[in-house]
Amino acid sequence: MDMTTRSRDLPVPGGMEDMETKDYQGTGHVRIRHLESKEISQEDIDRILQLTGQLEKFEILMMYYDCALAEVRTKLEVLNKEVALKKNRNPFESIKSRLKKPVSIYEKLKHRKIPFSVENIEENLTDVAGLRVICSFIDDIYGIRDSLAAQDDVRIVQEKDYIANPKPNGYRSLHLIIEVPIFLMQEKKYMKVELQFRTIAMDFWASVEHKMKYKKEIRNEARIVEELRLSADLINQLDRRMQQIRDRIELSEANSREMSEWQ
Ligand code: 0O2
Repeated sequence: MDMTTRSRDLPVPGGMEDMETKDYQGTGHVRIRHLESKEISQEDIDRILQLTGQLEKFEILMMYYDCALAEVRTKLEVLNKEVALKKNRNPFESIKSRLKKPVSIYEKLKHRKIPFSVENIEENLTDVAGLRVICSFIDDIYGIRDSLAAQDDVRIVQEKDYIANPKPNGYRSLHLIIEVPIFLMQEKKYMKVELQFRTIAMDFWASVEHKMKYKKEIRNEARIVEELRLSADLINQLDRRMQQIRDRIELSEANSREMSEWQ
């Protein structure tokens, strides 16, 4: 079916008067020009996907990302169990995972001036599937990163170390984009997953800072920004001191084990 004709036949949903579809060279490939100025809703996205015949492809892509999330989560849980057994402590406290919402996907492509299409999502976005791994200690973050990188089916596509090089506002985390295979009925497909590793304290800071970003009017904003930056430095000092305390406890545990073996 000619999608251009179909789109003309269908009533345009509320707030979508700017939508424009084109059938390039009669290939049935339809592009949607991003809506200017208007906020897009989930219903609008569904409508665009339907009009351009991409709804099923989009759902399949999201299912692939969901499978990739499950795959990486399992890898992390295996590492957690192994370290827990060998070192008698868990390298991470919790994992949160999320699939980016269609509206956020649309907005991100729009921000980058890339037409909204299933192909462009897969080619251009690296954070549709995301996992946040919350660790107690900084060295556990690098330990898990190294163990993941050593796995022969994991490809590290990008690493941004905001712990070694914090953002000017004080944000600290280790970000990885990895590719992992998902095994489908007919093929093996590599999918990108974004991983954010941070300590409990860094996560606390990020959640407070995130809240501030979405507030429209804040009194004394400059002061709060500065307070946040100073707090981020304190949190970093605290994280490193906690790690030293843990090392001393572990050392003394090892010493007392050795002593008791000699008695
Ligand atoms: P959401 O809703 O959390 O997903 P890119 O994703 O590469 O296009 P960028 O900014 O270069 O964009 O990527 P980067 O630096 O790796 O950051 C991606 C994500 O890290 C953000 O996702 C946030 O989740 C988190 N993040 C980065 N900087 C900050 C910060 O200063 N404060 C807080 N609280 N979180 C941050 P999104 O897409 O912004 O949103």
